[in-house]
Amino acid sequence: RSMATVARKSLKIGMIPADGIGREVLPGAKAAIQALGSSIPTTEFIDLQAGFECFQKTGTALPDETVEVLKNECDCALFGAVSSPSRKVFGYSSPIVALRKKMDLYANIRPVSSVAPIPNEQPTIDLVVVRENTECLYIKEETQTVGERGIETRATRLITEYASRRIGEMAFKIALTRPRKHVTIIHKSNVLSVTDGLFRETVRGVPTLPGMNGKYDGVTVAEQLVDSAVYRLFREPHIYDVMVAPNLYGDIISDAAAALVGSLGLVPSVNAGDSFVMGEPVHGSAPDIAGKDIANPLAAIRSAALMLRQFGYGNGAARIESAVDDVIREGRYLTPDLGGKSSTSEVVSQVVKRI
Ligand code: GGG
Repeated sequence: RSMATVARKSLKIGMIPADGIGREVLPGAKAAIQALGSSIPTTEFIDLQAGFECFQKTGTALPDETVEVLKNECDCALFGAVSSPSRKVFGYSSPIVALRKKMDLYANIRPVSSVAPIPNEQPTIDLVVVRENTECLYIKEETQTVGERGIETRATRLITEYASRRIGEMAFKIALTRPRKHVTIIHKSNVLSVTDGLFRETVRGVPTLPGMNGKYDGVTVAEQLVDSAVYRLFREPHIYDVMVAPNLYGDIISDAAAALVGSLGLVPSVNAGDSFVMGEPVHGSAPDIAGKDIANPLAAIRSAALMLRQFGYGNGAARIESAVDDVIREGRYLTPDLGGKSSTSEVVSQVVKRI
């Protein structure tokens, strides 16, 4: 779906590298966009702060200024990666979770597809995870009390009809653009019959909502318990086309799906709302390899392409994507996660050369 309703003279892109390898892969995404030259409007990149290191330096993980500039000055954005500490750090809260909510980027769209080694061979995996981005356990309402059995912790899981409906509609819209036009609803409503039950029924009901007028008649719908979906994802990934899931399941499924195509370093995403998009590689900040110039930049570069496509610059997006596919297919310039010896910067320059 395209947000380009008006011809633009320029495109202002907020750049939020955040932590770890986010800082190493985002310049690659910028270079790929710049390589498109005059085929897209003049681009202006605005550097913005967020992340755990930002929190350590300034006391806040998501400065108000970052959100204000995104809302008031930018057309879209690219986010790198953050990996919040697993322990509770007083005053710290995940900036990416907050950003998605503050910008109402309610859908995280994560296409996972394999690149065939032989030109023209059909990709064996081609699916897209449509992850609800604002609710579920990610509302982060957690409590800790002391009861008869010692420390007791609880987390609230929010699933609303409103959010389930709009993510469902997004999934159906995406399905319409794809050859197979098939949606699988992921849930666990045999156990969580109230929350996941609402998600499942609401998404299922999207095609029959008032005003749909048979728009989604051509889309087939299936549903699957999340545990069995993970099993089938590994056994027979080709059965999936569009997988729509609540926030946590969507997060887990898309990382699992990334294993099927060779590396988490290849899988892009775009956080989409009705009036803003933010590209973001699915991977985290990978502190173990940060600073070594070996992080795979392809997920970030593909995320830039997704962002451009969402904006209506489909040709530019396709040029970037096909350059990335060529680099993967050729197999000469790959980072270590794909079994290669190339550096991040070397892979970026090979992609740029092919755009
Ligand atoms: N680019 C995706 C990313 O940063 N993933 C790691 C993640 O989801 N982290 C959540 C957090 O650290 O708050």
